[in-house]
Amino acid sequence: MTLAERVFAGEARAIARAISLIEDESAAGAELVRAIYPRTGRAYLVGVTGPPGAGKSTLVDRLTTEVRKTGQTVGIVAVDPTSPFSGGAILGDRVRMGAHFGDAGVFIRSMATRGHLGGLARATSDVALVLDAAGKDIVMIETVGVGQDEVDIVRTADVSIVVLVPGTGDEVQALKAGIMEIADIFVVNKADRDGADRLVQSVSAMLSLQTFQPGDWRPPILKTEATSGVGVPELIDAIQKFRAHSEAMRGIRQRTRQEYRLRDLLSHRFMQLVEETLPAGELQRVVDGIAAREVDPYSAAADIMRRVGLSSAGAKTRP
Ligand SMILES: Nc1nc2c(ncn2[C@@H]2O[C@H](COP(=O)(O)OP(=O)(O)OP(=O)(O)O)[C@@H](O)[C@H]2O)c(=O)[nH]1
Ligand SMILES: [Mg+2]
Repeated sequence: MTLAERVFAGEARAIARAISLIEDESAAGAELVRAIYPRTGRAYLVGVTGPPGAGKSTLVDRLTTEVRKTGQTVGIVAVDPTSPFSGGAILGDRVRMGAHFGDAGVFIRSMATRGHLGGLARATSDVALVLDAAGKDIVMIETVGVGQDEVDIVRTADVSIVVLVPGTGDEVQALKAGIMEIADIFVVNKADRDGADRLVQSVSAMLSLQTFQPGDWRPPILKTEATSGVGVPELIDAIQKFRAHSEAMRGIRQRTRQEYRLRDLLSHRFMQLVEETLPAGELQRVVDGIAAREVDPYSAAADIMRRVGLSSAGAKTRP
């Protein structure tokens, strides 16, 4: 059997191998994507984001247990902040997700936030693509909502869940990071703590500033205790309601996701081309020149475009 066929069969080792091949940007990886791509687009992508330590992994773990009860299979991509405090949450995730260890219907991939050849967003969507091809019904993507990259990953999921915790000033942080706007569902986790209702109220107050047309989805605000599972069935319910509500819109989200991916890939390839074309250290010298005000950034960009064989005629040179 070819690697693609083994991925289609949902073989865990083949999935892991496929992910590595694509991550390495090898020719075999590109070949594999070509082979599996026609068989993707089936999985429902659930994005879960929120501040560090909000209980996202615990919640994803609970959701997975619930989904598995229905017989559906699950793929999980957990983007771990390589926190100096925990020494990276990878081990922690393994421990917490241990409940699903040995369950062939669950595949978990932890990824570090740093060290991806082509950037975090691409690495994450590649993993999601493989899991989709492997027939996972639900693919959950957990990211810490702190950087634009992380926010973008979740924004283009089929449903975006924003997890907040009471008593940490997260509301303000989340607003700053722009993650409030991307929520289809708000979850106030650690509802066993003081201040959960207050947080629900402030999110609700924030939502009431927006105008919703009849028929628009108004993001619900749910309280959960991920550690005990309280509120998780209601969250599953909300996801299903959103899914039914947005079925007609799903194509648009998928398209947005694909456009984002294509643009991202093109920028990446272009920079690769630049780095291959210019002599070693040249890009840094150009930067030095800009810093020293010897050349302006627009002229420098136009010059580089010309050197990689792209006339800047088609590009906007106007600031
Ligand atoms: N009291 C309480 N603690 C919780 C709850 N949910 C999670 N926790 C605890 O909060 C801590 C962080 O949980 P995680 O699930 O690792 O949180 P996370 O958002 O995935 O963390 P990072 O991925 O590191 O950002 C753990 O010690 C959990 O046991 C909850 O509902 N109530
Ligand atoms: Mg986590």
